[in-house]
Amino acid sequence: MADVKVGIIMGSQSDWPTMKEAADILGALDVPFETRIVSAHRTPDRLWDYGKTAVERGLQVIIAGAGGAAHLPGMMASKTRVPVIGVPVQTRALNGVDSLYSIVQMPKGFPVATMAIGAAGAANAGLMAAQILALTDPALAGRLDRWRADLSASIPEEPADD
Ligand code: RP5
Repeated sequence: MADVKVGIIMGSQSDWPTMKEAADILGALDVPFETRIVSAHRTPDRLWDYGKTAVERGLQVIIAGAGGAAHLPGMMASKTRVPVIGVPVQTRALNGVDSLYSIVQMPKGFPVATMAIGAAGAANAGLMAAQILALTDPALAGRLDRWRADLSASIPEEPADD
């Protein structure tokens, strides 16, 4: 089995329908990844261990999704220099604006690359991770170029009635 390059972590099982978008993209591009539930609040020791071992385990990108008081991406960024891409999960109470604000406003020195709220953000996180890895992986770069060309080709030039 290929070495895992991307860690997809999320604060709760309830984040999985959103974070699966990132997993689906990485799967389509044949990028080895793992998925874990790692909560900043409910399992802080798990968060710490994951961040502490990320470099030695060979992770090259971490995609971290959380909702509400979404501290997971920022705390992970504080624990490892592996780049963290943050996904604000859409919440019921505040529609994900709470998640976005919790993730995006990092203090100088510990960045999180923050995506859009919800499913589109998770899919883009998968693509961003693949693009980072493609800088040093020509085969993946080729697969990404084809993926992007296929998407462009699927967009009609004119709108149609339903
Ligand atoms: C956050 O709280 C999780 O990332 C999730 O988005 C949110 C709600 O979690 P559950 O109560 O559904 O487990 O930590």
